[in-house]
Amino acid sequence: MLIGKKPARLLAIALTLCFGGSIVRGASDEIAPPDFAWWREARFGMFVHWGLYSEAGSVWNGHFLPGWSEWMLNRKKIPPAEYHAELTPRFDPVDFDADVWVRTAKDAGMKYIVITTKHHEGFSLWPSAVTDQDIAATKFGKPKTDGGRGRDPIRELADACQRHGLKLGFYYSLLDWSNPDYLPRREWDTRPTAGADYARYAQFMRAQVKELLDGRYGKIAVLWGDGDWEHGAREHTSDEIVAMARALQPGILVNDRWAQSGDYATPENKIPDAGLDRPWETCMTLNGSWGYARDDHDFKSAAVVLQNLADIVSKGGNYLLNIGPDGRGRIDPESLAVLASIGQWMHTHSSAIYGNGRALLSVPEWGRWTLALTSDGSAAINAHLFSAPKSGVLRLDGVIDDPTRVRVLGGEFESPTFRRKGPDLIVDLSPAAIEMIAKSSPHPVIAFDFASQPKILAAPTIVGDERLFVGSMIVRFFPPPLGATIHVTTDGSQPTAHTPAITPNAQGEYAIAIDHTATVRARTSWQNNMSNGETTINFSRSELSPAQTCGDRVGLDARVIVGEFETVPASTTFDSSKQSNTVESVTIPRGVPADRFAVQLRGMIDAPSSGVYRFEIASDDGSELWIDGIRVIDHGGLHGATPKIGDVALAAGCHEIDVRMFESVGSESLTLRWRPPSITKFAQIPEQSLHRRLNLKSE
Ligand code: FHN
Repeated sequence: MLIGKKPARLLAIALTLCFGGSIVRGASDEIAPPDFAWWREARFGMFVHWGLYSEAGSVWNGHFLPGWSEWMLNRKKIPPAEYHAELTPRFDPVDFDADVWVRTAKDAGMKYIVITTKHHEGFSLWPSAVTDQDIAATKFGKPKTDGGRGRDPIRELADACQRHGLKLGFYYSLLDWSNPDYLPRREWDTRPTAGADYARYAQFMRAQVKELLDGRYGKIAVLWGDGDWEHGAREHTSDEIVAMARALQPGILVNDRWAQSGDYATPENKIPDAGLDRPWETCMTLNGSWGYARDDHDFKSAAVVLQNLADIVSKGGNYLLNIGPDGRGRIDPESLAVLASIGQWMHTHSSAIYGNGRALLSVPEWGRWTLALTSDGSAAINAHLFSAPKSGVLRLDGVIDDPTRVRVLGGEFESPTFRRKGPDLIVDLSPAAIEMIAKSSPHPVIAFDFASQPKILAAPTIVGDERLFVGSMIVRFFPPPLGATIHVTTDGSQPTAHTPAITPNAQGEYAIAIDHTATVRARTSWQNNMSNGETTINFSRSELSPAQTCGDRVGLDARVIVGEFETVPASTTFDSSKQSNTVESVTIPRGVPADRFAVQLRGMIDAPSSGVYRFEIASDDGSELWIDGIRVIDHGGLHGATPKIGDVALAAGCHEIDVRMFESVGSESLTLRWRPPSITKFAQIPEQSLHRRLNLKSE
């Protein structure tokens, strides 16, 4: 059932749904990869939470509700019909000026904007053909012929971003407290569930995402999903939505909140201690609420925001800082003041942020290091001084190139000089500089400019991440800085200057061959100075697991058990299964309950050649991959749809495969990919490579 549709809209829905909200691909099925280039350069964006909740400002029946204002419908247990009836007539943001918003972001040094097109409240901020709970229901968005203002804030924002050169992204909530087809209902929501159809809600989502990305709002750089936790990717039809997004908006970035790992991770209101090993973006509120909260005046200072920004960038991440405009479309004065201060600092310090990332230097007690690589080949190491170094000295360990210039970016104190001590650069800070650093807020930055990427005598880096091998293996190192040498041991002892240095082979590679399980330890030296950093990696030599005869029937046998699990059940636990069927690929079989179940898929996998196979399992919740009785991946525990890899040496032919996963509550998903020997990328496992076991017995 669709929400009170007008005839014209019924036709629109019919047209949309007959394509199932999916797209008719062009001749080429080649989908452009996610475009991270602008995103890594940008580092800093504006998150905007704006909807009916902004008009309420977290005030209901005259009482202010502290906390996340955009959650008021749920927290105050307001029947959706009452919520929309009260706020839709009031939402008339006559002071909304998209150019003001975009200029505010741009002046603060932000390079992109992500706006909530629909939050959990179920109000669509653009004129949508598939719902009446959209901007067209408000005076602001109603057509002028109907007495409205005929405005579309998403259109106005898209045009303003285009004018000012900012990228635009759309937040879209999968969770919807108002749509009658969305399940589960909130426990206080007494609306009937009879007739509610989540598959129809998924069609609704596909139709809406298609409206947002079909080009009417131009180039959209990010699809920011949220609220995916109550269903799995299968029920959300996440694969189809994401594929449609990539086809409609080539290069679009899709985050990790479509019940899949997506293109990048989105830690929320926290900064990962060491950064993440995939692209990531911390999103954060400026005060205590995402949406406008009338009485929340607990705003972060510009100094705190900029230390967060430097910390995030030093770990290779992006920062999406949120504002919550009010129901009139105004940005509150406190947010404006903080953003203006941020902009003043960015005006003189942005070279230490844009395009910056990790520097190969250990994290100092006084702040953060970032490394900027510019398009002309020059580089800079930036010292973000949150406090004055206790020793009064800055040490750039192992930086064996001299900087061409040392600058204090904001001119807070006189630019210091440097001296060299072996492979290290030393800067002795004057008392005046130390005093100024201690007083400066936001923090000062000392930039060390280099003609090219500085050679840093850090721990040697080993090329590739293979750790398991058959027969023998070549361990390759990235070439050391010019004039430096690499010292390697394979018996686990620490390399010293007396350890013979490895020399480049005929191909100019710094490499060693190993034919046994070994602990490889490596250090770099330069002019008899050893690097402080060291690399230690264990490599394991394995025999090929022998192959068995393949069955001639494709598919895997699936067993399902129901219950509450926190760890992956043993295979024998599945012997009690009352539900078994077959699946064509590694996936959650149909017919499982929404929550609290475990699945085991067993069969044979046909290895096309002999060698080391890398598998990647992504599951929500825990999972394990067993091959020939070897546990190749242990991805147990309660977690989101994150990937984990494991290697195994297989002889060409068939091998027993056993995939187990469990789902507690919320979203669930299970995917398995492989990377056969000498293949460089993960790929889906062809269905014809999965066979039923000839004489499957319970283990
Ligand atoms: O529930 C939402 C919340 O309202 C807000 O939109 C944040 C922003 O990342 N996301 C969800 C909470 O994780």
